[in-house]
Amino acid sequence: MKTIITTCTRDCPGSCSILAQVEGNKVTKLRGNSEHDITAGFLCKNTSHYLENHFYSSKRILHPLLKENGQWKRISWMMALDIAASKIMEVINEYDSSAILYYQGFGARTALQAMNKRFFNLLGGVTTTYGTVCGGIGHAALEKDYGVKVSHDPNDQLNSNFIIIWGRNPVVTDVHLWRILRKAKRNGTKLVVIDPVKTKTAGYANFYVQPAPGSDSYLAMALIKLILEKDLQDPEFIEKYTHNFHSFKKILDQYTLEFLAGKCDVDIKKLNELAIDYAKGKPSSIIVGWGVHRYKQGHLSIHMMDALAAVTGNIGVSGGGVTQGFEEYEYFNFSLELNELGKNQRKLPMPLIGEAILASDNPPIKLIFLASGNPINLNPNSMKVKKAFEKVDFVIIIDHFLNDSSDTADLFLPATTFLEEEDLMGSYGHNWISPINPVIPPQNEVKSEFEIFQLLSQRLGFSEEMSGKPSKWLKELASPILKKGFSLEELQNGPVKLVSASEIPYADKKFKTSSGLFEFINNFNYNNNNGKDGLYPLYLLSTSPENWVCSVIPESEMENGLLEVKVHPLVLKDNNINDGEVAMLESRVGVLKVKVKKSEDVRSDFVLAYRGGWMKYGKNINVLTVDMISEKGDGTPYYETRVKLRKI
Ligand SMILES: Nc1nc2c(c(=O)[nH]1)N[C@H]1C(S)=C(S)[C@@H](COP(=O)(O)OP(=O)(O)OC[C@H]3O[C@@H](n4cnc5c(=O)[nH]c(N)nc54)[C@H](O)[C@@H]3O)O[C@H]1N2
Ligand SMILES: Nc1nc2c(c(=O)[nH]1)N[C@H]1C(S)=C(S)[C@@H](COP(=O)(O)OP(=O)(O)OC[C@H]3O[C@@H](n4cnc5c(=O)[nH]c(N)nc54)[C@H](O)[C@@H]3O)O[C@H]1N2
Ligand SMILES: [Mo]
Repeated sequence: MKTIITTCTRDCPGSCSILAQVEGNKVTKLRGNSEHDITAGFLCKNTSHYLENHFYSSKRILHPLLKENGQWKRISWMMALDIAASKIMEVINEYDSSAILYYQGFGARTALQAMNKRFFNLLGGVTTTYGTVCGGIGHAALEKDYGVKVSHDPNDQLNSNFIIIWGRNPVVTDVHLWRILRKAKRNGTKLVVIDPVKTKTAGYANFYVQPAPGSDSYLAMALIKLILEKDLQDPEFIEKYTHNFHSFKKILDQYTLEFLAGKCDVDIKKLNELAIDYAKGKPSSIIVGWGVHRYKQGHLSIHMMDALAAVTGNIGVSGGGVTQGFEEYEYFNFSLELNELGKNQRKLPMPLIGEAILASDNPPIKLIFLASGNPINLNPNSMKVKKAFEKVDFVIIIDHFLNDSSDTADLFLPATTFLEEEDLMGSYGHNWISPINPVIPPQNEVKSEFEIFQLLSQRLGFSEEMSGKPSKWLKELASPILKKGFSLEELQNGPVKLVSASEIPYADKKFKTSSGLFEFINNFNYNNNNGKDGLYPLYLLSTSPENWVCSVIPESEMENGLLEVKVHPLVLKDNNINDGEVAMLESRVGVLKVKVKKSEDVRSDFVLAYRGGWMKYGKNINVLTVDMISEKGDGTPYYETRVKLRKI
């Protein structure tokens, strides 16, 4: 028996360091590495069961497939690569390389994926995407306020007296951050949750606030107003380190407290208590989740949270700050992507990808290359995305499973996992760089994305520029880290922490904004209509599933039953629907048959579902979400979708 270190590459802030136990040629157990201050020796229940649910699943595809007359047929790699290369050449000969769309999802976020982009640039440059279906909205706001987005190390939360977990559900989505928060609570730190859903995290908090969806900017403004009224601000911080405070104050002056409290639907007494505790609790921290990102003007909520921290001087201090996450690619050198060679580059908006493909012209998209993503399932207005993929002549997908997106594909190339490949990765939840090591040889015929693109480059005449072992390219990618004094061997032997917990963002009170100061916003133009849409009165919230990551769900879990949605008793009464009944859920773009579950954890102005259920089993919530792009940050306002419930 031997133990090999690797890293979980799944879409989660954890990027956990894994000790994989191997007996013969079989991986028998995955354990968390205790020599990592975030993984801390344990894994989430998802990854603990990764071997049986995913890695050794009988549904995993282990050889290339070609679709013929609507049926998948096993083919050899030789044939698969020849077909892929000839389809690429056909498109280039008839149009140019920008008629190819390379779509990279978030299923694995590793350094070597830069080689995929290098491949497409060597091909002459293709169409890719801009914007995101994940967290761009908040990032745009943070960059405007501070100049750059930097977060406090998760362990610095232990230095806070008061923590607001705002639109985030770490008990479900980041169990390692939750371990730290639980420890802080045991040490006496007060934990507050602000979330329209009474989540599991809310259940463990000391104080819970349940605002109306999309109303966080009003809520934060109410808190700031109360803090200023009670003279609990930090005048020195405001005076010395911020810009625009007076214009910002004018925005606040336009609204009464009653108006703001009404908009977010939170009791003034509760707001009062929260404002006082946050200001007096200093250092107080705000941990922002993705829930507040998913609105058209989500950036305004984050600006107001930043302002709350600035007014109270909770910036640049240990235990303070507004923390969202980290840039997983920050530490790598991506010049090897050769962007300068890709003359035919073009970008389409990820949040509107269906519409953008359908409208693409001069040249139209003729071939899609999809890696580590399931856009037909997870992008908004799924039926439109599906229609767009079906319209394109040829779709190639690299994945592990036949998911909703591969249903529209013509060629399926089976990929390795983090137990069969060599790579490095950062994390969006902490500051560690971690190795991905081949724990066992690739099963059956699977190949890494890296090898697939190398083999294709041989057929397309630029093999030289793509050749060499992964370590050769990892050295180049990791050069900024190697300059810090680490060797590649060290990086491959085990995870390394790049920034110490004691390093506090903006501790020198210098901000990379044009004024060099923290910037308050001076313009607040909010168009929220509090969810009022005559025909579709309810918001639709669709959050992370507890037992799975995004759409990576074993099919056996989905084969039976309907998607369950949580609905407040008042809404059931209004619609004359009983708990457990089957009903229709309708939006402006789609209809879904659902099973209704009565719940007091949700408010009466929205319906709650989980995201990621598969379309082919009638469980994909994104057939209802409307495709929109956010006002700032090119993000995806999933939760702006309004729905109605209809009795059958
Ligand atoms: N188990 C599991 N873990 C995951 C994932 C998964 O699919 N499963 N996905 C991973 C990914 S891709 C990401 S980006 C992260 C996301 O991590 P989180 O941000 O923790 O999770 P979300 O499910 O996006 O939901 C965030 C919370 O925001 C709340 N919310 C919705 N609207 C509002 C609002 O208007 N105001 C406020 N204050 N709150 C609101 C929702 O009710 C929800 O509880 O998790 C990662 N971790
Ligand atoms: N309604 C609604 N929709 C949402 C959200 C929401 O809150 N509500 N949240 C959004 C968020 S936060 C995100 S991040 C996106 C996620 O959107 P996507 O990234 O498109 O979705 P995933 O399900 O993570 O798809 C990952 C795919 O990658 C595959 N995969 C996993 N590992 C590997 C690998 O090593 N190599 C290869 N080639 N493939 C691999 C998986 O099998 C899976 O099919 O969804 C968004 N969609
Ligand atoms: Mo995400």
